[in-house]
Amino acid sequence: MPASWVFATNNLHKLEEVKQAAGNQIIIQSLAEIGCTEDLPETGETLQDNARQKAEFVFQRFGVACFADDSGLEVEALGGEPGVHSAHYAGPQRSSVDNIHLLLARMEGKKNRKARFRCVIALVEKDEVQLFEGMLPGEIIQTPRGTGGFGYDPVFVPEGETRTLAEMSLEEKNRISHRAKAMRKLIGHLLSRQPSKQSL
Ligand code: ITT
Repeated sequence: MPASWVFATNNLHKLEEVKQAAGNQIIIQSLAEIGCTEDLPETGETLQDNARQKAEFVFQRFGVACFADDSGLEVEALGGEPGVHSAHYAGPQRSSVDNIHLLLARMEGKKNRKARFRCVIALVEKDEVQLFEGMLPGEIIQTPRGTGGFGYDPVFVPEGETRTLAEMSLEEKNRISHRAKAMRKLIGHLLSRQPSKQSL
């Protein structure tokens, strides 16, 4: 029976991606499953600080081993914006439509469309914190395309691809995404500590 960890997120898209990325290697519990209905604090100025803050909040309240993801889109021509502010770029309503609208307005006339998604996962167990990072380079297109995924997916085409992340299936996105890369590192770390069944 694989061991279980709580994934501290209120973003159901992230939860779905992370569960698919984990497959049956580890069991992932949602905040709903442990009865956590509160907003998670994220007042830091970096992805690392926020990921850590969210995971520590749940660990301290519920005493369960858990991990959290803080992620964002970093656009070269905008000096790394929206970055840690990606979720509420266009305001506290945290609307993806508004965020994309503002991003495209700020990108108007910019020749350099290079961007990257970055994800930091913080694992908190027994007062210890460990960080795992993943990145996905690509570029921002002029007009949104696709209905899958979430956030900025409709305007982001990964390097070497022609489709946006929103035009890919969950499995396709998970083969290349920043979050899936960070998840692979996390799972590798968790599994490396468990005694292999074959050696028992
Ligand atoms: P939790 O804090 O509850 O996990 P959240 O959506 O607020 O959920 P973040 O604070 O980490 O998560 O903000 C991440 C934002 O960055 C997210 O809302 C999107 O706008 C953007 N983002 C991150 N990963 C993305 C992805 O895979 N595709 C598209 N946009 C993404």
